[in-house]
Amino acid sequence: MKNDYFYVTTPIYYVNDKPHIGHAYSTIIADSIARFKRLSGYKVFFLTGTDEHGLKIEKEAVSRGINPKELADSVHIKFKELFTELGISYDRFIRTTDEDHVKTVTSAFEKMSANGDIYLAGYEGWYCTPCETFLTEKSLEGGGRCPQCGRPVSKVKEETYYLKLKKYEKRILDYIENNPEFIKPDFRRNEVLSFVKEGLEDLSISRTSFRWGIPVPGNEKHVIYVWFDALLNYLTGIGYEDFLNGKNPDFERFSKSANHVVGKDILRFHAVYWPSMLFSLGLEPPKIVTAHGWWLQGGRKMSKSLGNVVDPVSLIKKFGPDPLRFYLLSEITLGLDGDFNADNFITRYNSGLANDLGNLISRTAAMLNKYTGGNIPGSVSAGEDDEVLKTVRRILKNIDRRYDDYDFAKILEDIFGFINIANKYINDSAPWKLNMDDLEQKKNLLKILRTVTISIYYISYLIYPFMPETSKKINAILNIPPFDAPGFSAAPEDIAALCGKLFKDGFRIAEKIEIMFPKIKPEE
Ligand code: ME8
Repeated sequence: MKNDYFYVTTPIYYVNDKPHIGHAYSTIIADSIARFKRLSGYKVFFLTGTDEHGLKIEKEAVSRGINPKELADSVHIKFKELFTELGISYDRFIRTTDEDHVKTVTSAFEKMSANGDIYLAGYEGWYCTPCETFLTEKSLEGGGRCPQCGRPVSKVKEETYYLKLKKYEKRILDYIENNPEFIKPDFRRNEVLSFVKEGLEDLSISRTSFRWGIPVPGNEKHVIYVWFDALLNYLTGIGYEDFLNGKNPDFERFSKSANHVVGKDILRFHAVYWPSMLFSLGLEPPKIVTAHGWWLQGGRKMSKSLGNVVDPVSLIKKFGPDPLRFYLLSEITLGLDGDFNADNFITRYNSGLANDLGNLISRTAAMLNKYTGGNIPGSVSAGEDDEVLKTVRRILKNIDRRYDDYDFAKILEDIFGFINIANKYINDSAPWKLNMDDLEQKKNLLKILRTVTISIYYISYLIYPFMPETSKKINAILNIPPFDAPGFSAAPEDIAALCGKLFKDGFRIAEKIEIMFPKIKPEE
């Protein structure tokens, strides 16, 4: 068991509407890395949840004739249901209306105030409610629109509390410059660097013109700005209040290891404002912020207001969670945008999952049943084909680094490349032509069977973080516990030894074999 800590988070999602593919995407990214790290033996904490305060939620509730808490109560369930359907292995689903979170935000505000980092003054400027962002006059696009979402902005003139961001400008800059791994991908890091170099303005962190938020301690005319509230969820989630009371020895180890997965639209909040808040609280900035791209439909960002969203629930109901997880992670390189396209989804499913992976498993199980009555030949009697297995050993060797780079598309490309090698190996060696009564040919046949069986074991290990349900089915065929069985962990460097110990002479596969990934006909 590694003694390393790994903390991974998704953005917390606004509860103004039900989730779409974009929300599923961020959550699947975080889930895959959480599963990989857990499997490798890290102490993992995986946090997701919902962002429930602010003007945008209050307005949506008013338009539905309900109060904001009722809206949050009903919509947060939709996120939870989706995450259950997707097999998301979160450790906590946080809601910003949770009691411990309200306490965290209140004490953080008090602490920053006591440090002299918060002051009261007037604000006059612009506000984009859909993005919950303060904007300066000069940043507006033609016709007074938000530079981020293109929607009309509103004029705001009110008293507000400010957080002294300027004070932390130099520390933020140094942190970004000294930690090339902090912001991923690299081109986003450069964008953030130039933003900070232009000079930071102090950040407005309270509002007085509506009520749906956490009150400012000592001045209840103000509610705390929704982003100040939301970012602090990352501290609540790992027990900030207990930490303050000296009852949480793990807190700092988790907080230092934080990996925040976010969409590119909210990178600045996580890479600039959030570290400043942490500095003010006397804590360290997160380890990594990874900004992924957007899923588009017809070339435009998928979003409710444009009416171009794809519903993940209907896809999962039809095909199960894994094809969607596979498609979203393999289709685009992390950081870039991608168009969600149903034809493409079907093509990838039929070729990668039905033809390549599904077929490799069913033909291997069928051969084992036919030639050895379901026995997996042992390494001593059968031997193994190193020429085939060396590819997968290389993948295992590089996998830690690839995960550190969040290079999921490449990992999946490598795994599916290996699946093709295993299929080709069967085709080329044509075990069905070998004669079991001839000693040499029998030995060769057993070697082929063992090689493909343990190839499948490695494949199941490698795809587990991306397609946990499929991996579980493969392990059931191999007659072994799933990789998320309680207490089990195996780092990539240990898996070969484990495989050798597991599949000895006399080990049998399961009798019942389930067909995976029936082909989709295009008219479906
Ligand atoms: O911004 N493609 O919440 P939000 C890919 N509450 N990802 C998308 C997407 C798309 N078309 N649309 C949304 C908020 N996302 C704040 C966050 S965190 C302290 C507070 C994903 O409901 C993406 O990760 O608008 C984006 O950052 C997140 O959903 C925003 O969700």
